[in-house]
Amino acid sequence: VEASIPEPQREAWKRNQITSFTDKDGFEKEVVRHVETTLARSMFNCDEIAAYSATSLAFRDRLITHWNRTQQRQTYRDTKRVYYLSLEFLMGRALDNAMLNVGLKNVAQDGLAELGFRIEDVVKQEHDAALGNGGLGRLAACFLDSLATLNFPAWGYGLRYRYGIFKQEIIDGYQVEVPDYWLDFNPWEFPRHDVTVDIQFFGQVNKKTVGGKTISVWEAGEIVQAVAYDVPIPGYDTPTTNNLRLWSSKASGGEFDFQKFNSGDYESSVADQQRAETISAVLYPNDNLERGKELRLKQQYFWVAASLYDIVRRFKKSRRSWNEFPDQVAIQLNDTHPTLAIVELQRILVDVEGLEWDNAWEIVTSTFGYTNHTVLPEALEKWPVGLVQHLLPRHLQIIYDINLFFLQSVEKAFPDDRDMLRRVSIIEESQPKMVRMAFLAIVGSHKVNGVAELHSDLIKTTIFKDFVEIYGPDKFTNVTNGITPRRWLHQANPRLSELIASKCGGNDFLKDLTILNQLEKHVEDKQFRKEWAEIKYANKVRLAKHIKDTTGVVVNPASLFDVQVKRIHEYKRQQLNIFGVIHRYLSLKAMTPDQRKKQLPRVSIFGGKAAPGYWMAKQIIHLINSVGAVVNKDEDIGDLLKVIFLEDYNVSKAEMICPASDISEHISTAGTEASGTSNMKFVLNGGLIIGTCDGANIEITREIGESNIFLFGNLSEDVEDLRHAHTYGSHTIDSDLDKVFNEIEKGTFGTPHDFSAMIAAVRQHGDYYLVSDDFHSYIETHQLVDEAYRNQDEWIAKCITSVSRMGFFTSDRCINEYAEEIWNVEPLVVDRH
Ligand code: Z2T
Repeated sequence: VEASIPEPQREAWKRNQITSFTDKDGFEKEVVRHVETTLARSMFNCDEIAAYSATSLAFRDRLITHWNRTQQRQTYRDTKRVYYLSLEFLMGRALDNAMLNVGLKNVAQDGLAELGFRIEDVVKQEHDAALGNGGLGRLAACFLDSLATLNFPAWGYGLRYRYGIFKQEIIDGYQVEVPDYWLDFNPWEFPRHDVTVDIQFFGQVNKKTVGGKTISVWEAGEIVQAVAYDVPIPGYDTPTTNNLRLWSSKASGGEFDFQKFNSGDYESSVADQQRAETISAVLYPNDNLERGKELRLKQQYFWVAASLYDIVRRFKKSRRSWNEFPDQVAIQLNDTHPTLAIVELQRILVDVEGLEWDNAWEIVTSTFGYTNHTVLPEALEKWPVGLVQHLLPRHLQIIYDINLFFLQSVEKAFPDDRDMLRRVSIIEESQPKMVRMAFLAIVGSHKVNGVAELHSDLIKTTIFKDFVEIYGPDKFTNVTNGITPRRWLHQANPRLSELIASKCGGNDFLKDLTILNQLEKHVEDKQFRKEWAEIKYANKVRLAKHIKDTTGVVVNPASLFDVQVKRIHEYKRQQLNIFGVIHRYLSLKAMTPDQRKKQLPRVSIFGGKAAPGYWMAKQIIHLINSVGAVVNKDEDIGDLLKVIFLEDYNVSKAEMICPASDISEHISTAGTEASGTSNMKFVLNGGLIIGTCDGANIEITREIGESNIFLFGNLSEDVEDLRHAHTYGSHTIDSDLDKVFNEIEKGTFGTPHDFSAMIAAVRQHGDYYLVSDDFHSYIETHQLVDEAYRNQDEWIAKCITSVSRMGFFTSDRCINEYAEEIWNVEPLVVDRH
């Protein structure tokens, strides 16, 4: 049915065009209107939550106008679009970001003040949209911000989880998980009950002959409906407002299965509905780990099939030939989670649209790009063949065919290398047989990228080595990660952003981060350094208040704030950090009061969630809290050392923590952290970092200079030999670390047995993460940090210099690289009015 208004009646629509507010009075009018109509409240019962809701609705209305215009423009011009498929989007809060991106935060601040509210308190009412675990999900969110800011026609596709990443509570020093039910009131999403896709699972494949041609028909066992929910993504200082489409699952055929309902089988009809809704119920809370659960595979196919149906439907509207598909559509796979999209597109083209296999495959491989985010073997996705066969029988056939043709081509190119065929096969001939998703993603894409230089080199020489031989090196590339300076500087650190703007000729640096280099000529400016230091101090005071409010511990903001916030993982080595803290504590205890007076006060701040099933990570959290409980009340120590574990680290907390750090820790075992992105956030906010030669730390060092970073530890090329020596040679533990272990075993930090597995991992089980190998270097480097911090003037100069050289690490640069090298898309500017 044509829903478009006929020409003669359009005049009436144009006459009634919506005009959005541009000033304080207009904003206030909208807030009052929303309080009194949309929310059905009044000034007599308007609390901060209502003020948040009404402010959001006012800004939402503004976004919608731009959003509609952006979508109309993109449809009309019909240029190539980018589709970013990610199972995670770690968005955080939307209101502050929307106000800043449309440039009306000041207006809202003044308006809210007149109406009786402080904007900081209003903004804080919003619940984080936490549909992600960590770096991978936050990267997707930064990319959406950059795509919109740079005016690229782009959509994100994801899942609308009813429960995002769990909320972390610390009870008696242990992590406790609480469900994150976040959809109570969410003004930022628009249900599209008219945009639905039926997704099928299970069933069987039958051959049919149609017009002399044999085709495969997948007859369904079960159908679940996907419903679209759209979230507007505003660019900064541009009307471009892109779309993030999240799919929610629902039983197909309305509220109930009426057959069952009427026949009195009420319970099973409700059970069917619940089973369908389970698909989008919960985000899997693992970072860098795949556990091979059937429901996870169902989530992946559900989301991928709905998204592809949507993309294909949009493409078909322009009635182009299928060969033009890759000229109109670029699909980026955020890790292997959406790899089934490759198989699904091949299925649509061959089974549904009737294209020849080779023709279809050419289209498919020209369309997809694949980003790898890890080399950790436990995180590489593999699915049992039997499970895929059961859930997606036709897809398994197609995977086998893709593999067959691929292996035939490999055999041709490497005729005498049987072992090569075994190594690169998409099907691992194990017991049970497994589908190797990364290999499928490589074979089905035209480009594969890693996320930092070292990481991109590592994948080429280790896990994907054979594929470089097969396809040549050009298929593999690097796009070093970046972050959006809008959220991570302008929003998180408004005072620093303003100070920078005053030295860089206004806010243009937020759109071209290389302009930060103009700061460097002011490094010697005493007044500038003073203001810089004052802002850092104020940010530390704010964090100190949060620490007091949430933990009861009083910390001195004049201390050196040493921060490690990220998911808890053995490879990220929070255990190295806490062992280092214990070493510092023991050193302080051994000093005379006079010696102690000369020491630099420190606060060691930790934060991060452990995957609920990751026992060792939970032990690490417990040790940190146990050390804090002893150290923080030790009167010999006082302000010289405090140990804090911040509960429930998330995006909005990161926005408060990053600006308050003096030194942050990025200390993964060399070669294990693909990139890291919080390293960039901390440096951009005027903090220095201590880190290993890993991930993006290496490029940060190259940009800001070796004298502005504290590097330590073994290099990635030495890791293999060290591990081998631990297992097959004699393994001696660093003597200082040994003293730390002995102290833990004496019971100084509570029942020693609680921590015996952490110690055994180093002493007895081969110290896979090289904690002992790097311990001495780590401790020494922290000494250098102390010495450097004593010279505040020099320290501030290092911070300013570092910030001035951080231009490279904007996600805008990443998006431009992807656009140029992988997607072949161009921006499309939307008129302002
Ligand atoms: C994740 O956050 C990352 C990699 C993953 O590999 C999975 C998850 Cl959930 C499957 C992280 C990397 O650990 C980090 O180094 C990187 O900066 C980030 O992705 C974005 O690329």
